[in-house]
Amino acid sequence: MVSRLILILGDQLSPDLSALRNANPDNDIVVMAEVGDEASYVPHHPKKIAFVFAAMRKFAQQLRAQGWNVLYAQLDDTKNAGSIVGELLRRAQDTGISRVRATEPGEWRLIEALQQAPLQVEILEDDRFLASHKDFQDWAAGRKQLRMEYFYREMRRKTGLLMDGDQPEGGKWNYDHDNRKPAPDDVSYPGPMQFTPDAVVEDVLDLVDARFGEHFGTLRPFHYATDRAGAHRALMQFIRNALPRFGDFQDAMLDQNRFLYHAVISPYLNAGLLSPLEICRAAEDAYKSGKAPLNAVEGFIRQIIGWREYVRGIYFLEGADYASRNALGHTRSLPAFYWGSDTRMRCISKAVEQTRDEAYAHHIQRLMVTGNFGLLAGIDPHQVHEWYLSVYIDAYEWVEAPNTVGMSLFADGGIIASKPYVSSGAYINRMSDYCKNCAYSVSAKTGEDACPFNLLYWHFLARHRDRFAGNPRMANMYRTWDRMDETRRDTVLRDADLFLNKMDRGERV
Ligand code: FAD
Ligand code: DLZ
Ligand code: SF4
Repeated sequence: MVSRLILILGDQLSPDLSALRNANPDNDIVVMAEVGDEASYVPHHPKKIAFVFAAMRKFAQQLRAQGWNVLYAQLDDTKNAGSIVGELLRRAQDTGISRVRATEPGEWRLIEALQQAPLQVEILEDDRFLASHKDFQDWAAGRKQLRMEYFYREMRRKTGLLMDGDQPEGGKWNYDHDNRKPAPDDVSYPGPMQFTPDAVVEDVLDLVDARFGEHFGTLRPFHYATDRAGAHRALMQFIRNALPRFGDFQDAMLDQNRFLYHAVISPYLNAGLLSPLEICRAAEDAYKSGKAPLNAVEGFIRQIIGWREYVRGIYFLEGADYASRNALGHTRSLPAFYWGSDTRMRCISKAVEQTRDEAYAHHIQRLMVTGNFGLLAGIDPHQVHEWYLSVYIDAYEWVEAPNTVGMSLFADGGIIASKPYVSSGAYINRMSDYCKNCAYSVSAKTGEDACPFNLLYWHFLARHRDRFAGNPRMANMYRTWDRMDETRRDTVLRDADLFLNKMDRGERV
């Protein structure tokens, strides 16, 4: 039988990975490599690098225990070639095996690198998702609009999750109407399960500290799980203690609480330590046994079999240029406060602070605080995209780019979002308690103290009037703007420009 090198990447840590399933431990050799290129093609958060390396090391140990021959390169191995393809070439030379089998990487950059490698590389589909590329293409074919909601219903039918025969459980597909309550006064859930670093993790932390200590982000304390068993415990703690309130407060934000009732399972899910179906089945069981209400469980399952699968479908359907799109022609440089410089905007400073400390922010912080600001201020989407890809522990391009470039920045021209997710300070004030502690006034609409989101909201709408005024879902916004007294409109735009100029000069805003 011909031997092969079986490549396993840092986000492919699943025992039933297609490349492994189709391999033979008796004569195939697994190749895994911690490489400088993957850790620094964007300056990944040190916690993210540590998580990936530690989880890779533990997965390699498990494979060895199952009888696999694993050639594993640590970052500080003297012969480490520094890139995935470089490592494959080195291993091919050492073993005399030039046939490689890989599961498709989650980023066009790496797919192309593998395709161009001077080796015989066979790329298998990544079937850890519910929808294959073909399933998504078939669903998308002939549709004018690719709306998540309809795709999601297909996934419900396909999986049988929350289905009563061919009808949705409870009679409705979507219970968002019951969700999205404003921030609660207090939160009974203490947050995700924390794990004390073991010897493997400690070694990795030292390595990452020495090599990537200058990247944005705090490395220690490090509390993420780094193997499947830990990830599963973290999942079950969420299901038991937070899922029942997940729906109610899904969109809320609190100055003094970083996680509210969120699962914080995306790092584990995206690295392959958990599977989407097992997570959803566990949530469904909680509903069936009366431990969590339908609105929470449906909302949670929708994020995973709906949004997560849908954004992946869009990323691969749209092609390799997706992350470079800039439909609104935005060119402003990313302000330094995204990298932790001081800002008077409390919502931004708290979202960035927790991003720095945890490599995590929840969806509404990403969408309606840092994302919303990027869109309103006209920041170059590619710079924003690289920021999100760098700073979040769960960020891989297949999931990050459609969320950032598409959902958040409208830079794909409206494939994912039917209208831009823009809001003034009023939304943030309704959903959080940030504004109470902010140097700006959320109720002020003009002047130096006016909340910048208030100024930039109108600035954005005025700048892009030609594109959006005809969108029926935005007609109300333009009607409100047009009803405003002309002098007031001029003042708003002037104050917004003053703010943007100050920000562009690098002054504290
Ligand atoms: P929960 O709120 O508890 O949700 C449960 C799960 O649903 C998540 O773990 C995740 O797997 C899935 N999910 C929820 N929303 C989405 C979504 N929009 N797209 C895909 N999956 C979703 N998610 C990533 O996994 N990686 C990213 O790089 C990423 N970048 C984002 C960038 C922007 C600008 C925005 C607006 C969102 C981004 N998201 C990303 C989606 C979402 O913010 C995260 O999945 C979520 O915050 C992860 O935290 P959680 O596990 O506590 O999620
Ligand atoms: C994110 C990441 C990092 C930081 N380091 C590695 C690495 O050293 N070796 C590896 O195989 N994978 C790593 N990864 C994950 C890859 O970047 C990921 O597989 C691609 O971006 C495709 O999703
Ligand atoms: Fe953010 Fe504006 Fe509220 Fe300040 S007032 S926290 S800038 S929304």
